Amino acid sequence: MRIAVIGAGASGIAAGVNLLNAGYRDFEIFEKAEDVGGTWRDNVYPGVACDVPSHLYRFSFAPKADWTMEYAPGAEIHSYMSQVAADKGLASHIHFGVEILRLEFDGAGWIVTTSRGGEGRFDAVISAMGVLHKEVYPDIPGRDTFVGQSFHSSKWPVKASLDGKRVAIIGTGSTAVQILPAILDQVKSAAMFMRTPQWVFPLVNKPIPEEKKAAFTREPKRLSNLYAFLGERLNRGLAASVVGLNEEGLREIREACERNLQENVADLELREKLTPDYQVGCKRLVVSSAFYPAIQRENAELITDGIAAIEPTGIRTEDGRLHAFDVIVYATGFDPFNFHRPMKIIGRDGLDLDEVWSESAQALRSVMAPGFPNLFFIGGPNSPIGNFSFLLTAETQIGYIMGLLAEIGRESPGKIEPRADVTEAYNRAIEVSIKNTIWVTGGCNSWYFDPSGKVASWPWSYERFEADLRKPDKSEYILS
Ligand code: N01
Repeated sequence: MRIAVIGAGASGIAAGVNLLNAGYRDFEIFEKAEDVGGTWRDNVYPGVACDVPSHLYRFSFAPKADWTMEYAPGAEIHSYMSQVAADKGLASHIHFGVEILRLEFDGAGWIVTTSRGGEGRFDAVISAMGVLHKEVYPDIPGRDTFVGQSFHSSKWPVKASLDGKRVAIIGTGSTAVQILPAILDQVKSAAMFMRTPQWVFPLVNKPIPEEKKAAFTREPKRLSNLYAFLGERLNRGLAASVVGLNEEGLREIREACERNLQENVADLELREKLTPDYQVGCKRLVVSSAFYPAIQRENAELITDGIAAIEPTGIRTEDGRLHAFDVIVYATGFDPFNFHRPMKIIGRDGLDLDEVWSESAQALRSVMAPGFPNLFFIGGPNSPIGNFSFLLTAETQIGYIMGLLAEIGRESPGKIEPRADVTEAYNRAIEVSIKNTIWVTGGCNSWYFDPSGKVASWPWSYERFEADLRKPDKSEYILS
C-alpha cells in the first residue's frame, strides 16, 4: 500500500511513526514548509508556550523526562518534535517545501498533485494538516495603509525588533495574553485592543528542578504516573466541565478565574473592563498569571474602545482618538474550518469536498467523510480541539485510522468509506449533544462556531472519544 501523509507537524509525525511501527514502508510525508513541527515551527512570538502541562504534551511513543518548564516554551516543543522525527527514522520519508494542491480520487486511488508540478498515485491519503494554522486578519478599514511594521502573531518576523517601539496588540486570546507580558521590558509601550474580555485562569509556570528530571529519567514509572495523573485531571476537569459533565468543576474554574481577577487587579474600573459577561469555558480558557500584572504596568494600556480604522500612523478608535504605533501585532486567531483550503479535494464521482463541506464539515467519528474513500483526517470535523491535549487526540485518531487501513489490506489495497446514513446519524447525535455544551449555552462568540453557526467540537467526554475511536466497526463502512 502506498500512503501519502500531508503535513509534518505533530499529527504527521505521529502518523509516520505509527505507520513505521505497523510495518508500512511505502509512505511519503509532504510538508509545505522547510521544517517539521507545524504550530510549534510557525509560532515563534515572544512568550509562546503550551498551556497543557509539559508532561502531558508528549507522544506516547516518545516520553520526555527532561522538560525544562512545567509548561514548555514553544521552541522546546519544536525541538522535541524535530528530535522525535529524526530518532524514529522519518527523515527519508519527508519531502520539505512541497505543498499539495490537489487530491483526486480516480476510482481506485488518489492522484496527488504537488506544488512542484508533479503527480503521484497513492492508495490512501492521511491528512495531518493541523487545525489552527490559517491565520485570520481583522476586517478593519485601512489595514493596508499602516506605514509601520504589522504582522499576524503566527507570522512573527525572525528579525522583528520591538526595542523602544510603540506596539499595538489586537486581540485578547491565549496568544495575545502570552505576548503582552513577554514584550513589556523591551518596548516603549504596548497597548492591547480588547473587544471581548476573557476569563483568565491563574497559572504560574515554574522551572522543573534538575533532581526531578533525573528522577524521571531513572524511574520511567514516575513519568508515566505523572502523565496519567495530569491526563485524568484535564479530562475529568476542564474537558468534562465544558461539555456539561462536571458542574462542580466548572464552578471551581470560574471561582479561580474570579479570584485571579479580584486579587490581582486593584483598580475597579480596570477590573470591570476585564470582567467577561459570559460563562467561563465558553471561549477557550486563557491561562496566565502574568497577564494581569502586565496589563497594569506603566508602559501597558488596555483599550476597549472599538477600532474604527487603521491609518498610516496608528489605530483610530470609535471615540475619534488616533493612537500612534510603530508596530501592529494581529493576535486575531485562526480559521479552523479552512484547514484544508486552498487544496482541491475531489472524491468519488467528482464530489468536491469544498462543496460537500460548504456549510458544515461533517465526518464519521471525526476521521472519514462519505464519498472520499481511503482519505483519513487527523484533526478532522468535530475533533476535540479545545478539550484535550491535541497530541492525545491525534494519536487516538491515528490508532483508529490504522484499524481502517488494516481493513483495506496491504497487498492489493481495497477501498473503504463511511456509510452516509451512519455518518448522518452520528452528526445528528453530535448536534443534539453540542446544545448542552458551554460553547453554546455560555453566551459568547468564539472560534468553535463554524460558518453555519454550529459549534464544531467534540461534545462528549474523553472516555467517549477513546471508546468511539478504539476500533472501527466494519458495519459502519462500505468496503470494496
Ligand atoms: O486566537 P483567538 P488566539 N477587532 O481566536 C480578537 C490556541 N493557542 O491566537 O473575542 C478586535 O482565541 C478576538 O476578539 P473577540 C488555543 O486553542 C494555544 O489567541 O472575538 N479584536 C480575540 O480576542 C487558542 O484558543 C496556546 O471579541 C478582534 C482575538 O482577536 C487558539 O490557539 C497558545 C478582531 C482572537 O483570539 C487561538 O488563540 C496560543 C477585531 N476585528 C493559542 N478580530 C497554547 O498555549 C478578532 N479579534 C497551547
